[in-house]
Amino acid sequence: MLTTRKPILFTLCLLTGGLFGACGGTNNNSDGSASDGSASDGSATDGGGTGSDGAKDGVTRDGSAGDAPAGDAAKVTFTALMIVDKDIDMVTCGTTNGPGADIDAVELRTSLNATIGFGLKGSASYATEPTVAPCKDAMCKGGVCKYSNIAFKARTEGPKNAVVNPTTDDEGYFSLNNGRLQLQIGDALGDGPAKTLESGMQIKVWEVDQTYKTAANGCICVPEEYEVYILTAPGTSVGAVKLKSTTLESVNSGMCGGTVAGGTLGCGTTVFVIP
Ligand SMILES: [Ca+2]
Ligand SMILES: [Ca+2]
Ligand SMILES: [Ca+2]
Repeated sequence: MLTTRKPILFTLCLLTGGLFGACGGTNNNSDGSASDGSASDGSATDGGGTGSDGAKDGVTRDGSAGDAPAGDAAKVTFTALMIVDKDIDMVTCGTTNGPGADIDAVELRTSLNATIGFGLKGSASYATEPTVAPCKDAMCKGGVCKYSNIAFKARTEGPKNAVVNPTTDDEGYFSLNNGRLQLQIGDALGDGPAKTLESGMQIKVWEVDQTYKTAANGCICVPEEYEVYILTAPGTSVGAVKLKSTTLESVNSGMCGGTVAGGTLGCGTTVFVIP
């Protein structure tokens, strides 16, 4: 989907890419490390959630007795989530080495904004988008899409920690490159056991955006778009529910076009609510 921000972003990228070498929160020269960003570790679903715009049926029985009458309410629990990259504008491949949404961390909050968890360590899995090709290394700036190296998927686990450096490699985030990331949520340090995602809780996705920009790091730090689904279990898309946003960072507003709170797209660091 094209948005009104694309021409603005593209122009911005053209204007600034030569100076800072990035249009997705990165700013470094290639270190030559191999990464084509297209590999799947095979542990993630690639069929989840697309096309859904709200709660699906997906109701599962609690298994008791097996004689519940038809239509009886059943408890559905959600224990995982999925972030689907929606920044699928291939024209930007050559302006960045971190194509797509750059995920730093995923925070679970109470309805009163208290932090109760972050991405569970060891739970991250990644798969490429089934219908849209990712940027290939040769297409990325410097010949390598270095921040979408699948080896970096675990950077999305645990507390927020990404840093954009002025001359050395950036730290602490993983660029989705048109793919989809699954996570469970642990405690405030990202340790287990996995938490259940309850109605009313909030999910805050930390994406490398204008809030990561400093006077010293020379970061372009473009906020990028994505969707968030909650899943009944890791690796399954049955019963997946697409979340709606509640809060976008105001500092990103000039770069997010028509993406606003209340819709299903995140743009940069965004808070979503579990219905
Ligand atoms: Ca990016
Ligand atoms: Ca991180
Ligand atoms: Ca970004």
